[in-house]
Amino acid sequence: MRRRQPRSTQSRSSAASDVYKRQIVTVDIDTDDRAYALAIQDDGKIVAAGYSFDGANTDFALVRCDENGEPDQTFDTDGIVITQVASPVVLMRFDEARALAIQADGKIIAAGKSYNSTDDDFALVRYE
Ligand SMILES: [Ca+2]
Ligand SMILES: [Ca+2]
Repeated sequence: MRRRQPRSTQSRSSAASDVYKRQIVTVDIDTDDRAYALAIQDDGKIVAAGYSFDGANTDFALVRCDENGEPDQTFDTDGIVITQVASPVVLMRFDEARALAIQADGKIIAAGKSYNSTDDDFALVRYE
């Protein structure tokens, strides 16, 4: 069981003084959460990839929202998937997803880096 649980998800409209309409979504996964990549699935769902820091380590973090920006409950029950890429023997894990692609069959692939105790390595994760 992971410690990380989303604490809040907010969705709100733009300030009334602005002309351009927009929708803002924030997802609080853990201490430090950052999105670096975005992709839109064929069904219109929005996938963002980055990392989540739990105070000690960073792991790949994926968030999937529906077209309205609401967390997709069909995606790992809460719209959030955290993946530890580094081996458990690595004491300080620094895994970060920086790019995202959707395969023709709909599977999601995230690419980034993983720290191996000495230096960083390419890291790719495919979500089945
Ligand atoms: Ca946070
Ligand atoms: Ca989850």
